[in-house]
Amino acid sequence: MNRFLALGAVALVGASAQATLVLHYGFNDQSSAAALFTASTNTVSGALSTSFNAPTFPITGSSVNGSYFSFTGTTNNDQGNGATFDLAVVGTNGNNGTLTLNYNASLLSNQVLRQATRRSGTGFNDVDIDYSIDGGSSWNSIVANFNANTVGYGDPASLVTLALPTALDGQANVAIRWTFNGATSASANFRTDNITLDADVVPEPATMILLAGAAALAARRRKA
Ligand SMILES: [Ca+2]
Ligand SMILES: [Ca+2]
Repeated sequence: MNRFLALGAVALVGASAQATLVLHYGFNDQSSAAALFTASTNTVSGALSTSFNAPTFPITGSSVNGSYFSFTGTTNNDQGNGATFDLAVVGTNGNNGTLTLNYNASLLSNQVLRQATRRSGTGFNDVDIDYSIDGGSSWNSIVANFNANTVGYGDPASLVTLALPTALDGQANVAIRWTFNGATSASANFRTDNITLDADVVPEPATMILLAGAAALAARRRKA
């Protein structure tokens, strides 16, 4: 009897979480660095407390060696926001530069990261993607030595899908870091657009109470 009750409780918890688009970065507003790195979609707004930081390169906002820039973006994974611009890191001075996304995953599980990617012929052909669960003190590898296609966003290989390690589930101080290497010219670039995070979102306590209330109401209606 107790076992059946326990199984019922587990099934209820499973049903309360559902995969959803949590974050989308379309890099469409290049009016300022802050605008460029603001999420286009944030469905768990306050609780996620995200920060997508500008690359750790010398920043001038123009297409110069060792900076970032926006080229024409892509509709690949655009979540209905259109292609407009993207985010590109440029030039040999950017080698060993990094880009970091910090967020609070305390309500998240089954996290999936996607991004459209491409590079120029002399661009960064060695991109390491790492994660941290202590805000960036220590790092673990997700993907080593990623080499984007040189065809463009139209290449089917452009969209990268990464099931993030379960070690990130429920963690409050998650960071995802991209490290760029392999650029061999001043105009070399690696471009990305439409970085998304999908996850199961555990309802917050207030939502759980509402759900429980709705379930009780439904049960009462069924009895009547
Ligand atoms: Ca875009
Ligand atoms: Ca590497």
